[in-house]
Amino acid sequence: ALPAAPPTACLLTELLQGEPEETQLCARVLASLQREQASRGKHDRLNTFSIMCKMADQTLFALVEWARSSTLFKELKVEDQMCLLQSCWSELLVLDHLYRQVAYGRDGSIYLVTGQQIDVSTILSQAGPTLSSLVSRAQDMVSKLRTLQLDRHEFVCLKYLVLFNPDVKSVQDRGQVERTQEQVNRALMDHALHTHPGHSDKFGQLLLRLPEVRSISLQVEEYLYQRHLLGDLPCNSLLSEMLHSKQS
Ligand code: DR9
Repeated sequence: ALPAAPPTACLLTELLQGEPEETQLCARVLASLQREQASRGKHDRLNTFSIMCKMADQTLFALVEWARSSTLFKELKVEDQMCLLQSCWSELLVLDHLYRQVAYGRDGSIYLVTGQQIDVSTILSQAGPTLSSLVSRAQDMVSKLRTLQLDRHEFVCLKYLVLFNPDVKSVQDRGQVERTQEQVNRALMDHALHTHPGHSDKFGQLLLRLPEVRSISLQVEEYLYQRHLLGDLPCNSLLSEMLHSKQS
């Protein structure tokens, strides 16, 4: 039997309640893609890249909504909320993608938010070097997270740790961001120790993945920026707005 739940279990339950339901997100993204396609003529169909961008855009909307409806996040000034989101949006997208693979994906394929699956080999044969490298790095990370048996609680904590980053420049209330970071960090540690008493370093192993998430997210931004310079990025999107707002 597991030992009694740690005191931070309550915080964790609260954080988990704010998680959007995957089926609802999927339905929402599909509906928005269908509206978009319906508004276009036969000869004006979106290409793969644009569809993927719309998908990422809708996912980003959901992530921003998630953050803004969180009690802990709402305690911050709106200016600080903006700084944090502008700094971590691509990391949130990457984490979201990674967890989707761990939870629903199969080895050797990529599971999209729409429920579609694409073989990694297909992507690698069609993609250029930047995207290929991105997909490979992401898949390596998915393998590691599967081995670690990343669960939903831990995924939510990682999202909070990425969001509440006290090192972001121009954050005014650094103390508040730090306190939340510490609280969530504690909850993640307790959860990992509690559910994996025999795996004493699961907590450390999870934290050690965050620099790689950061690095992949910077490569995602570079990739999108390259496509923006080629004129490929849909311009009236949250994705492009975030890409340009970034105060690095
Ligand atoms: C879940 C979050 C929503 C994000 C949706 C997108 C998730 C993207 C994750 C992985 C990429 C899936 C790619 C599907 C590709 C379908 C077939 C394919 O390979 O198309 C090639 C096409 C163009 O490739 P290229 O840009 O390299 O140009 C090649 C050149 O023309 C010839 O040399 O690729 C695409 O269309 C991919 C579009 C990707 C949009 C990415 C938005 C990124 C946002 C978040 C990503 C999250 C993490 C990704 C980690 C892999």
